[in-house]
Amino acid sequence: MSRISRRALINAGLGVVVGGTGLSAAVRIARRRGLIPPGTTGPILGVGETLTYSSQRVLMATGSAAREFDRGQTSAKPNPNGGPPTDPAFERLRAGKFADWRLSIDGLVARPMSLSLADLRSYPASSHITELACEEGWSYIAEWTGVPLSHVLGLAGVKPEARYVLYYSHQADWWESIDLPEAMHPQTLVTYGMNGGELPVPFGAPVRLRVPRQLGYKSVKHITRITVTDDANKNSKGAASAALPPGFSWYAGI
Ligand SMILES: Nc1nc2c(c(=O)[nH]1)N[C@H]1C(S)=C(S)[C@@H](COP(=O)(O)O)O[C@H]1N2
Ligand SMILES: [Mo]
Repeated sequence: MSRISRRALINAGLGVVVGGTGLSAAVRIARRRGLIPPGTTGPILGVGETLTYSSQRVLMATGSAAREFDRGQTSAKPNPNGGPPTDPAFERLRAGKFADWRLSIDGLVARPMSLSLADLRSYPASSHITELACEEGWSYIAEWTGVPLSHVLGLAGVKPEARYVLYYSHQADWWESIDLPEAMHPQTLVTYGMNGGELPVPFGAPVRLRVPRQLGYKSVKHITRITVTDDANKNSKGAASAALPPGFSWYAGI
């Protein structure tokens, strides 16, 4: 994020609340300061999402984290949502215990990389017990283990002009993006373990991005590619998020 003072952030964020006549001016200020989320489409919906996004970004400056739970609070029967890939290529990878699976890191990085599961497991691991909340209203609590995305990005070397991180699933209709502060947050994990074991296929094996500060759809399963970019809308999919066409918001902070 560029160097903006906390006060400037508060002014831009809260200017939107002051509303009424100052609304369009506030949106203009927010846009100039990079506080308009990339998924914003229409002027009306855009204001609401901008308000949520910019005020959350102000709060984040104080180091907010997703709530963590005790191991005893994990859900006995978590619900996998959306079936796993069933194509022959995925079946082959699965049969080989994902030894041939790779996660590529590309875009605005100094060192593009192609990482195996063994590579990811060799990096410093991190775990958290957090709630995965679907926009449909259900949720479950589980322990997630992986390597912080910040570590992987650090290895690849993020270029100064980078602002967003896009990530794509083996399932072509699933991709998402988050901004750099979310990507660098210590709870954002490139996850390969769940509840003390390997990440089960229905929950995203071999690797899922776990973004516990946002709704479930940002935690994309079976990820194969991470792209660092300065414009989350400019990619082969033509949108910052797969969730946008049905009308979900790009920023899904909870
Ligand atoms: N590849 C992929 N990722 C996905 C989905 C999916 O169907 N495919 N569903 C999303 C939605 S809407 C939610 S709420 C969570 C569900 O996570 P779960 O399957 O662990 O319950 O995964 C998200 N990531
Ligand atoms: Mo969801």
